[in-house]
Amino acid sequence: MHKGNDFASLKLSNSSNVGAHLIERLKACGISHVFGVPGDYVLGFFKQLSDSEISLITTCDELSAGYAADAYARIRGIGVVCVTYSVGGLKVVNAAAQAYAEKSPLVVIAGAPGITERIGNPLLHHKVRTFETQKKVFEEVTVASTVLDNPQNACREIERVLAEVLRLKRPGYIEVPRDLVFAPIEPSCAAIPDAEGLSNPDTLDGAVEEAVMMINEAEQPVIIAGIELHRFRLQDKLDLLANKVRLPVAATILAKSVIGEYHPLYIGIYEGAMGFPSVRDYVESSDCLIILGAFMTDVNLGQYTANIDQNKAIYVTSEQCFVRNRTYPDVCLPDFIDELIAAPLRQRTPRGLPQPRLREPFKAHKGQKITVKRLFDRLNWALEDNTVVVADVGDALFGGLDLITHRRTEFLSPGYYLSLGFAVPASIGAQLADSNLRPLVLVGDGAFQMTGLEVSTIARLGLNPVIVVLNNFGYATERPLQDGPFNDLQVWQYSRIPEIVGGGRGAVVTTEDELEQALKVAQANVKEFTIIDVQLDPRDSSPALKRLTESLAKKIR
Ligand SMILES: Cc1ncc(C[n+]2csc(CCOP(=O)(O)OP(=O)(O)O)c2C)c(N)n1
Ligand SMILES: [Mg+2]
Repeated sequence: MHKGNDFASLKLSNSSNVGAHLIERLKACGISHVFGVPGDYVLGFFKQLSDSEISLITTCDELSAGYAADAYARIRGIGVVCVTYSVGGLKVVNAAAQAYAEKSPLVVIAGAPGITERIGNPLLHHKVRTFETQKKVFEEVTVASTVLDNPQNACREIERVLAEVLRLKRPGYIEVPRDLVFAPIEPSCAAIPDAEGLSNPDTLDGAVEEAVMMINEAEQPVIIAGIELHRFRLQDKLDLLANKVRLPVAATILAKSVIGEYHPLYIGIYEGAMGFPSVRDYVESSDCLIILGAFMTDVNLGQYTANIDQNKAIYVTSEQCFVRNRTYPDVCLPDFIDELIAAPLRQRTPRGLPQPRLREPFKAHKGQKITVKRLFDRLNWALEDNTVVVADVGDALFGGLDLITHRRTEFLSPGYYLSLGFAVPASIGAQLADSNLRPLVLVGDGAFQMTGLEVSTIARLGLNPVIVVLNNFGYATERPLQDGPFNDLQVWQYSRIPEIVGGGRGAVVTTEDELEQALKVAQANVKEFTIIDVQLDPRDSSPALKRLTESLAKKIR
């Protein structure tokens, strides 16, 4: 049976004080980088961190540090952002909210006024309403939170928060009052028992029995693979199940690349009308949908253009298990998949699978104005085995969905929460989490204007992402919904940003041959980042967005 808590096996140490112990525990969880911005309430802990084996990565802004730590968590399995009280902490709330919504194990550590400083409720700088305000705000977007206000139980509290973050793959909050950072701690830590997260054997058996019957009776079963398969490290099991039974697999938007996109049983992204009609038809005509670890969000369902019959579905996540609309409580996703792999499922010979998508050949036409479609056709050829695509919200994400990544988990995006400005800072976290990866950042001009100045951090750290700014002169995704001057942006010279930040290279692209040239130079330029300003027609959009618009228009007619 699946052991739900991978934290319990970590070794406990005899550290000397609260801050040092926290650092030890983060290291034991696999953390080697922490992202943040300093401030007086957190300076003591920052000093401890910078004297430790953990690298402290300071960014231009706290929200970016949060996004970087979120991306780090998606790749490493846990990430940490560390900031000062309120002015820093409250900026991180949006990143924590995203991590909560998309299940990313992000730990927020915030410095805070000392416990002795709080006596008499003085008006200390950065205080909002009460000394508890910040913690209360974070309670809404975390699965566990604590203030380390008592050295006697600090150890236990740290264990509790980290264990919950790792178990539920959602954020946690640890507040460190500055006068207790160096307080000696009681070495009385006890590892969290590993009991939680195990399935009830009776309901598990019932659910699996019913599911096996459904799959064996079905003509055209298909798996829809969701993001939890990545978060809970179940991708190998998905491969095993699919290969053993020869079950075709589609992925959701948020889970793009959860299965290798060249896998022979992979049929593409199921995204309602936004996806390819052949994938949509295959999934929607299936008589048995095996939906594993997927969130049924509006985005994943192609803005509710998807047509899924719950009566034909087996739907299992870390939180719930339905088979043909019947609920089976206390069934864990890993256990369910293990049991399916072991079950007597009959082998299939899937027929009529959507044709595997191939990269469209690209030959640059000299002087031909670049379009969004041709940009992505060319970007498909820029993907290498070590590329991680980091896509921001907007047409960067929609267009990016049609790229064919080489291996697993090479596509990061806030595909459900959709917070603009994720990609540039996230690329920092992604590359530090795995130094073998080279990010290809896809970012709209609007998103870039929010957090793009983190290229300064990228330059300082000597990282080498290729940043493609889809410059369509405004908030293009919003224009068809409601246009107005509020969707226009100040036009920046993105390619000249390297001059300001003192590193990196820039290029401007308006034609296909300029794109060809710029990408070649960027890929060869492995020593520093490259930013490519791709100037697009403001009315042009990606094929995925066009598919969605066309289908919605047909519905209205
Ligand atoms: C933080 C945040 N603010 C606002 C929005 C609403 N929003 C969604 S798409 C979009 C426009 C994005 O513009 P850009 O990055 O240029 O991409 P484009 O739509 O032009 O492809 C906006 C403002 C959001 N998703 N996130
Ligand atoms: Mg734009």
